[in-house]
Amino acid sequence: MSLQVSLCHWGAFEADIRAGRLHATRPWPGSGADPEMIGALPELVYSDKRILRPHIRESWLRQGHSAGGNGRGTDKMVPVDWDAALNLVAAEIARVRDRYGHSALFAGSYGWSSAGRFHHARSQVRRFFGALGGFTNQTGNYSWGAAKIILEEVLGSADAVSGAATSWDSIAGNTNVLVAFGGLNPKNWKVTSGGAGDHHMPDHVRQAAAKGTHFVVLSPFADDIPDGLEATWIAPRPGTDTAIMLALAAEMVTRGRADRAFLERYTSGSGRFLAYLLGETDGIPKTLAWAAAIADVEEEALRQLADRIATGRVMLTASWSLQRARYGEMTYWALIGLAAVLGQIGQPGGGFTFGYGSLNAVGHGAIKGLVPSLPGCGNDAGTTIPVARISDMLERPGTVIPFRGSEIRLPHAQLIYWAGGNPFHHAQDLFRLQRLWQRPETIIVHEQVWTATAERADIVLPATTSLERSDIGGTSRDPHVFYMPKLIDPVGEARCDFDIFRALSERLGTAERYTEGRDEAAWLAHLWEDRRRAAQARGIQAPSFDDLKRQNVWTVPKPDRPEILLEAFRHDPDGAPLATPSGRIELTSSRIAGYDLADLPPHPAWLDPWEGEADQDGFALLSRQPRRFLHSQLAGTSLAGEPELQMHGDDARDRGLTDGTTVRVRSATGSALMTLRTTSRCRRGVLAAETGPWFRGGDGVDTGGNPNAVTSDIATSSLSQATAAQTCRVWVEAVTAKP
Ligand SMILES: Nc1nc2c(c(=O)[nH]1)N[C@H]1C(S)=C(S)[C@@H](COP(=O)(O)OP(=O)(O)OC[C@H]3O[C@@H](n4cnc5c(=O)[nH]c(N)nc54)[C@H](O)[C@@H]3O)O[C@H]1N2
Ligand SMILES: Nc1nc2c(c(=O)[nH]1)N[C@H]1C(S)=C(S)[C@@H](COP(=O)(O)OP(=O)(O)OC[C@H]3O[C@@H](n4cnc5c(=O)[nH]c(N)nc54)[C@H](O)[C@@H]3O)O[C@H]1N2
Ligand SMILES: [Mo]
Repeated sequence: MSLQVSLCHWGAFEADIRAGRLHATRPWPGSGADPEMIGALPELVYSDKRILRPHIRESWLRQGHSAGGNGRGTDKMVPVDWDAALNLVAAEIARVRDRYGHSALFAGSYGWSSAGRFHHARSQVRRFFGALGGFTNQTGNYSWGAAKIILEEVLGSADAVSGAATSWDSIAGNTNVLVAFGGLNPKNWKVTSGGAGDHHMPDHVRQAAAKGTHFVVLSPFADDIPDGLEATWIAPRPGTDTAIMLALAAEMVTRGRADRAFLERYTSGSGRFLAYLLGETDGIPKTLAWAAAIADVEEEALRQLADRIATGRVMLTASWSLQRARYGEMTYWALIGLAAVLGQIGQPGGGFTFGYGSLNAVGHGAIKGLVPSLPGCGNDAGTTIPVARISDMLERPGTVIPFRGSEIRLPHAQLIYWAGGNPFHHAQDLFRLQRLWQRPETIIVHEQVWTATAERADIVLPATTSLERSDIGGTSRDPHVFYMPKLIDPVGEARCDFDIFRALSERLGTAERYTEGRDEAAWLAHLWEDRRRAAQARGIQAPSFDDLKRQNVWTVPKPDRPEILLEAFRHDPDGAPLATPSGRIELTSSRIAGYDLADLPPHPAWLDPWEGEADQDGFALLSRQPRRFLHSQLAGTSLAGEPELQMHGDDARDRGLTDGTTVRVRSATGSALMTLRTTSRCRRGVLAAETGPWFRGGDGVDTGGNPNAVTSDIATSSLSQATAAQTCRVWVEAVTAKP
């Protein structure tokens, strides 16, 4: 028996290896990682869903790309040997490139892949196609796609959602009230992209509360309040937070509480924003009564919230979910607008930070930039689409769509290549994707397990898990870097993505560019040396690669002082201006005005995401991140119970539905079967389902219970073209016989 430490997206763990087999896994002592998710690793690794050999769809094996895509997902998959598979894949890539050009190779391959930064599958696949000369890439992400773009416009960088945060050290003892739009659901603190050594968010919250911070949670669901926290709960209608933010800002202005000096010195375009708040531009003063009617909450609750934020130090936060909705850009811009009116941006414990409730280690306060990442190889002859426009691309190649004030021509993808993502989990309107997925000539997937995407490929290559190869892992948000030793031999004939691409690049004549002459060990040493030098340049002594290997974990020293978002800008707006046209926080954006978008005005404003959707007795469905897995990873293990649908007990009673029965959730795009769970801890008219269950598809009814069977893939707006999964209207009915 040997005990070794390694890392996954859901935390650091100790692995108990017996006779070369992974026997058990438990959280790295003191890490606070979730024992249930960590403990499921052996089951994932040895799952009967593992792909053990390369497979080719029977008709594709017979006829090649001329087989057509109709049988994807239903044809038999035939096991073949590696050489045969690699020869076919290399020849097919060359054929599509030569016949249609580089943009016909769609390899954006969105997805979280595994922890471990060298073997990060999505980085590997894009590097491989970059080395080949180019491909169609995907830009942005599903997590904070709208935020990225609006923040780049109004703050000059997406830092405030991608990494920078006012740290909890700065909140505790300074912040009088923390207002959390979208709440602080502890389930989201179980994971960090890249994996973390510390999962201490509940402690941070408790410590802040103990030092006097009062929490106000705005969410339709009370489980977005951590257990034991005495928070004020306000339950708005989904998609209406923007109206509340604007009304609070307007209330501060009318009470004379707006920080005019801050607005003057640090923002641009506040005049037009304030005029809008007061109704001078559209005749509608954004009063508390106005917002209360839109959000369907008590005006008095909003008045009390206004009282609370009118004095003292106020931290505002919004979960990432809030911008994963129609006009999601506006929600984030409105929060910045409210914070600007309060004037505490850049001060200890004040201003705003995005995502305290969305991911582990946000505000944990670690030195950034010390975790390696695999560099790309450019994308010379390629092109890029916004990540969530994949179905549009497949349906309307050649069409021009607006994006960020300019235009993108959607390419004609003939070969889809995916490694490290599961689009039949993450994309919206999966029945639409399933129809359009038949169109490309060839689809190739590297996977560990038979996901819905792997099942719908022509060629499937089995990939190792991070326990079957060596790597270096970590995340900038957390103060640890891990050497991740190979713990067990590959299961079946699985190979790491790097070895697969190396073999393909040898066949395609691009090996030198792709590998740079390095194998796994040489890459790890090279990537680490690069970070060690970067650390040294900042006066931090990092271990040598050999020492890192020996010691397994390097604990990075803590920063000298708590991080405060936009502190340098606050201190000296002329010396450290923002990278916006004005150098200031843009409360009216001349650039966005110049884009002249029909669906997005140039200042934070209320736009109704539900407009045009008559209620017709339907529900708003929130598809939330799963409590017990990471996206669709672990969905093939025993952690996956029946997919559940949360509904208020009174709504269920009114419809004659009872707890525990199977229901059909139906929308304009499709339907899914789920088990009904009634609760009293949510507002009426709203439902929650978890993302992650493996989509089974079928005839318009997903028996797998994936909420993306019913979501719509409309965009947030023509500015970002991001996912708007949370704007989803559904109906629910009892199912008598389960198909
Ligand atoms: N309705 C709705 N939809 C959503 C969301 C929502 O809130 N609502 N959230 C969205 C968000 S924020 C996200 S980030 C996405 C997540 O979507 P994804 O990132 O696509 O989801 P994962 O299940 O993490 O998919 C990763 C896949 O990579 C595989 N994999 C892991 N390691 C390796 C490896 O080393 N090699 C290879 N070849 N494969 C590997 C895993 O088995 C898994 O199938 O979903 C989005 N979809
Ligand atoms: N356990 C676990 N944790 C995860 C993940 C996972 O798969 N599993 N995925 C990670 C990833 S990739 C991401 S991007 C983050 C996403 O982080 P988030 O986007 O923050 O996560 P969600 O669960 O979608 O939403 C958080 C809460 O927002 C509330 N909410 C939704 N819509 C509204 C609204 O309109 N108004 C208000 N006031 N509240 C609303 C919901 O009740 C929900 O519980 O989570 C990360 N954390
Ligand atoms: Mo995400």
